[in-house]
Amino acid sequence: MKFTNAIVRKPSKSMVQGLTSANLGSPNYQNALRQHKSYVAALQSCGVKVKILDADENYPDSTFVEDVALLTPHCAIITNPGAPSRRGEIENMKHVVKDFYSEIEEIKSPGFIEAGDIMMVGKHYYIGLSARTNREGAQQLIHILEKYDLTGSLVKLEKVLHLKTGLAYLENNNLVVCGEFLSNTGFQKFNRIEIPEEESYAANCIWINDKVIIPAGYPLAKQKILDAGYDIIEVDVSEFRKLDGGLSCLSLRF
Ligand code: CIR
Repeated sequence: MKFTNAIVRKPSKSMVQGLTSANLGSPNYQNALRQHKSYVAALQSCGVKVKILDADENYPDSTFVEDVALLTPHCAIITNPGAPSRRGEIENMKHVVKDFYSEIEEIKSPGFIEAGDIMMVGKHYYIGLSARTNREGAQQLIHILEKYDLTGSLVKLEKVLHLKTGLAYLENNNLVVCGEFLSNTGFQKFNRIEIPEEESYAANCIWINDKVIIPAGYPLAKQKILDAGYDIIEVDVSEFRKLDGGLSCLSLRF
């Protein structure tokens, strides 16, 4: 498979009011802007065309665009974030995806989904049931996916914010696994790249066209992904980590 496009949104000054449980202090907006630029450059170096959306001051977490849409090869699905402060982010995204998709679907209340809880493995989509994604939302999503000859299944989360906080699919049956997913029987069939707990933040990495972008500063995780045969690009996203955000959360790739 190949990705040709990505969508990102510049961080807003209001990001300092973003949701977090990280206890790492408030993000520095200027640093975040710099880190975001490097992130965009990394995406571009993987061969995707990046659409950069303007910052939206009304939504402190709006730089985490991944959560508000699922972009499949056949349709765009606008989610319905479980976090009330993020729900309004979908309105603008509905307009943005019109430039790329003619088939646009929507998750509706009382169904909630944040797409950080969705991991694509070929034509199958794993859907995490979390504090942000509920069963009703997941069932709506599976129903939509099936219309397009795609499938979905549920994964119950215990501790992590989103499914992809602890899992990343790197194609070719290779799966980065960390924390609560190490013992999950649903993921035993993959070639597993196990990330030690002290570097769990690096489990949220992204495969783009045979390269893997990982957060800077996680040498054990880096070595394991190198050993699996990937070219690696490291990007410092420490300001976004302060808001529980990882590399995948910062873009939609399709
Ligand atoms: C939030 O709590 O919604 C944001 N501060 C972080 C979202 C991270 N997104 C993701 O893991 N997909």
